[in-house]
Amino acid sequence: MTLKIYGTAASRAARPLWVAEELGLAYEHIPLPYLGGATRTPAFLAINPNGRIPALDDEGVIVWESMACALYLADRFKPAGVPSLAAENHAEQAEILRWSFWVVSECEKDALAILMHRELMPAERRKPQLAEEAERRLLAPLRVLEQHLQTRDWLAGTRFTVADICVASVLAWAQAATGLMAQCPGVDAWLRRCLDRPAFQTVRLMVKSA
Ligand SMILES: N[C@@H](CCC(=O)N[C@@H](CS)C(=O)NCC(=O)O)C(=O)O
Repeated sequence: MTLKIYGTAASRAARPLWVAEELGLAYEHIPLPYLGGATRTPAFLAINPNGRIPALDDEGVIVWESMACALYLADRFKPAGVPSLAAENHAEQAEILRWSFWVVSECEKDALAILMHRELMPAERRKPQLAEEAERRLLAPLRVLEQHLQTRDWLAGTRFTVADICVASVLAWAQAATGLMAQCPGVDAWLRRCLDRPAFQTVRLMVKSA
């Protein structure tokens, strides 16, 4: 198997794993944890000198940065009989790129704060105030997405693409902010459509067994 994806599913590696599962790719999963030093070994630093997961190795082509990994896989692999996740024209490409960069720069930090302080951290270490501040900030970009989804089911073109994976995999972190989601019902419904997909459910099972 020549495609290797590094990183536990319980991390940003879920993004390229989701793409690989949607496309039915044959790949080797190396589920490195992000704690405990596994990403700081000389062998892994030779793959990603940043010492972070995810990373992938496609026959010697190395990609790191989770969104780059997801976008790369979608563009690189278009198996026959499987709906493509990649752009079919330059207008779709513009939408895929803008939403993927948008979610990292406008949403990811606050979505992570919500995840940490509403769900992941032990209750005694959570700071609800940090989650509330993040929710207040996130409302503005989510309203932009809400507006976009008024007239369409998916982010780019008229079908599910890698843009939906990139954005949904970040906004899934904010699902626990039920008040925020209630203010953006179109985003909430779209996010559920994305996360209900069998490929994402497969990744979720990988997270549970991680
Ligand atoms: N911007 C990077 C962030 C990667 C990142 O922070 N990954 C975390 C796991 S989700 C990690 O490897 N943390 C270990 C560390 O920072 O030492 C990406 O999207 O790939």
